[in-house]
Amino acid sequence: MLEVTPLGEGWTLRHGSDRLPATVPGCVHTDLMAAGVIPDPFLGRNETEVAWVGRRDWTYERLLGDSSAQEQTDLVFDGLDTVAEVSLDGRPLGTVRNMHRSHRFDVTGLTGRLAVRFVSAYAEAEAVRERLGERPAAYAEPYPYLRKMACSFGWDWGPTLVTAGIWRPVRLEHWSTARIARVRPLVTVEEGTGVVELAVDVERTRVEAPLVLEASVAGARARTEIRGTGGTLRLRVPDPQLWWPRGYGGQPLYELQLTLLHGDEALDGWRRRIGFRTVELDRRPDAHGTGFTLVVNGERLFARGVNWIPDDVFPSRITRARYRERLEQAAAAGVDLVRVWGGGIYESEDFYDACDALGLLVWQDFPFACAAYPEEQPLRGEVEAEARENVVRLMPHPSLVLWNGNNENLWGFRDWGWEPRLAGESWGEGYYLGLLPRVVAELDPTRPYTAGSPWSGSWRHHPNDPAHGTHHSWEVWNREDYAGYRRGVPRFVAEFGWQAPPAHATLRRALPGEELAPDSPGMLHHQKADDGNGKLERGLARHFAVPDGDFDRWHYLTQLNQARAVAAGIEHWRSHWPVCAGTVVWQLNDCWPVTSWAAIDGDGREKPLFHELKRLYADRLLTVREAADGRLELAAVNQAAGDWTAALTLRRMSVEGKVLGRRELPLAAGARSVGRVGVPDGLTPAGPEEFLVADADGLRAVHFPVPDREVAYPDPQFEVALVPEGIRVTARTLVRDLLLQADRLDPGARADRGLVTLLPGEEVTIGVRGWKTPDAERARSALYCVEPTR
Ligand code: BMA
Repeated sequence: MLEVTPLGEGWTLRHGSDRLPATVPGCVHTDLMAAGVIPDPFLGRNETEVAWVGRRDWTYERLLGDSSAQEQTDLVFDGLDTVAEVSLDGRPLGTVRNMHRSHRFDVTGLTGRLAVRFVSAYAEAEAVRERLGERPAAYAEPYPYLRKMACSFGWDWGPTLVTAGIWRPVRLEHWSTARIARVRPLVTVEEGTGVVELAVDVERTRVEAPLVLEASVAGARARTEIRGTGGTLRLRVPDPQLWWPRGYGGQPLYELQLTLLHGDEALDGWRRRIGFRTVELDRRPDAHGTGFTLVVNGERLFARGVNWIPDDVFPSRITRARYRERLEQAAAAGVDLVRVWGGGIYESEDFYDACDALGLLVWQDFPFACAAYPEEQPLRGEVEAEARENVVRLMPHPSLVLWNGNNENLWGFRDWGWEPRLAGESWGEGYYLGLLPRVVAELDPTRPYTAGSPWSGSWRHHPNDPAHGTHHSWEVWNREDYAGYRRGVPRFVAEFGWQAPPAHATLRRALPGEELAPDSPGMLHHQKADDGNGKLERGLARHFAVPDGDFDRWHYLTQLNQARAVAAGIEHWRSHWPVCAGTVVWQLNDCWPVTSWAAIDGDGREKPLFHELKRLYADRLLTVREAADGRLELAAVNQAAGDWTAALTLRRMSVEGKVLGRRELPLAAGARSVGRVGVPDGLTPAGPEEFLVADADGLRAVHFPVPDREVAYPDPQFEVALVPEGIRVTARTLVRDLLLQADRLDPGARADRGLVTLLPGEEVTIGVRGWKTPDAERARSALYCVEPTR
């Protein structure tokens, strides 16, 4: 039987003449931090101070013994970051240059000092750039010339911290006769029967030994003899329970087991938890253009998505528990699709295991983002090898439903001036429209592939054409007001978003001692977007008076504005289902403490947007919109399996709380569809002193006819009381977008809800966890709401 010796212990990192203890998996930065050689680059402006680390070469070492009696011993690295020579007692075992691959070396009978000598990623990337010629890119760093997580080199939300290290587990594998080298489970459902086809490759020390493969799943068994280096098994599971995205059904998983035998002896085994489901991507042309609708088990879905970036710029630090926590947060926000963005990585098993269990659909980008990528060697071979490895590695996961060739590179070629600059040089098209779809079709034909995001499906339409395929909506954040989201109905919005600063406690931790201001040195350092603060301020000024010298109010209002902006997009687009079949918010998470588009900040704290997503992504959503004739109407979005009928109450109200008009109307929305109710004459609010309130089934939509800046809000008045769950707030006036910033009460405290608008006399209970010394007056000081413009 194959035996494993983990090699996580006993490593050192050479630093000058010192040998520092090293953590494996890990990276140079975290080892240097642990040894006190560098400060935490997440704090203050330390990032700049540690820039030298990425420019150096680094060597990891440990002793290797091999006392195994087996015929072969392999040294297996699940991941090396990135360019390294692996040697034993000075004898080279091999060189590597791809963070996205694993590596295996035959070390049978060898012992001695194992060394992994990393060359600076910059040195390699710059040498390749020199040789292949510079290509256009969104950032000046050399990420397209090396197969390494692109955002390691910095992004418009991330620090430049260019890592090196043994970033995934390493071990020895001792085996005899044969081992399982690769398993490709093709899992489908055919007329109610679960079908598993297992294509298995073996590696042998003994060419002639007769081998047997045995597999089982859900009581079904299969067995085959193999003479060569591979075999195929088929299993049929009658009437399996189907795996569904969350909200549509359960997530039953079945244990799939495979054993490799030689006579009676089990040589090797493999097991995964799989799920039975089908997936298609409907991209047929229709009256509106070209659709982009995911269909799971025959059910057409509006995808309630978020974009995922590496959860830590040092990805070796992300534990299974942290993946689980972050993805549970996504699920709690009502999300059912997570897009793993192409400037990051193929995530670890822990990520996809959590998605399988939580019913989160995964859209996986191949790691290419915002640049022209050369297609010459040594890159081409690396790209093919990593694609082959990762398509096979991830294919057991039912959550994975879509492969995507790249982020914004087809768009960049056409729109960002790359085409003329490239003058015929390779730029990645051969990957996205050639190599990658061929690899997916060959190895995993059960899953759809799309060439890019955004992508219209062919060069006949502009890559970011909203009427065809996927669309990224960035003009609105960059240049316009968020009302701009309401302009059209894209078929699938794969990226759009709005910035806001992180939670107050996160800023306090990241910027110790700083007197916080929107433009204080640390705040500016932790804002990486081009003119980011300018866009924040201008976006805010369209709705609110920008507070001068009051950081706390600025912080509240920019966070509120982020939630309002994303709400404007999602409410509009969801109300246009099925023409629009998905929204993927940029972005769920952060990789360090920063002002960014994220809903959950770099310390894992939830911004108001996070709570707003719970409302926006719930099965039922009530929203007020302008109909084609310019009149107001209620749209009732019903993504549930049953019809939705309810009594809708419409109230035209004054800001002082007087009811100026009221009607009860029946509301009806069929299963997975959108119902509409026109706002009757006489109920349409007008001017700065009126607004509309729509209530149905405990859901509420409010609509103000003028921007907040112009609304004649009263001075907000409310009472605060402590209750066992947290606090209760009772409004004496209209209280608009009340927010408890629980982290101000205690850095460990969390509120269970975000923004809430109360009419005079209404009350809300805000649950608070992790608040050690509850106190009503302190709670009041952490409560914010919209105030009248003075
Ligand atoms: C898109 C993304 C990212 C970027 C984001 C915000 O371009 O694909 O590259 O971080 O917008 O600018």
